[in-house]
Amino acid sequence: MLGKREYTISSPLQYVFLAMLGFCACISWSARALAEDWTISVTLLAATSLSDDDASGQDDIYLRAFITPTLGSGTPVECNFFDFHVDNDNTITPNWTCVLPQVTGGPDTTVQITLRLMEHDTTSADDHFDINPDPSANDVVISFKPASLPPSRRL
Ligand SMILES: [Ca+2]
Ligand SMILES: [Ca+2]
Ligand SMILES: [Ca+2]
Repeated sequence: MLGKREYTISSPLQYVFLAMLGFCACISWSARALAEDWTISVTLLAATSLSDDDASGQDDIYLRAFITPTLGSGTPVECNFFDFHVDNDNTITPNWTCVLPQVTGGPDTTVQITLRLMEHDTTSADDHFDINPDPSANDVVISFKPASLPPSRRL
């Protein structure tokens, strides 16, 4: 069974951003006492540009996502969905999913999930959208403990 949490992140600056985070805990146990293996996934369901600041048509949106174990062992992943982006569309519903196949640790196992929306340009560097209401940050950064999901929402 897949445990899910949904987040709606509204920014008055440039984007309304909707993401669904799906988490599941694997049933396998490592050799270490009380250590558990987790699979972490994050899916972008939809994003809408409110700024439409592309000089040529509508925006060309894509996601970069990073999932990094900050407590527990596992190899960080970076997912770049540039190759799948659609040009000239201010509203996308891509269902892009980034997966960290395994993080292993105890009940305090923690991962940092970073969501970054980009806008592709052909004559200059890609733009980095601001989807965080904090003036000092552009990306959405979530610290998540998979063990915080109630047992009924895990495998
Ligand atoms: Ca465009
Ligand atoms: Ca563009
Ligand atoms: Ca900001």
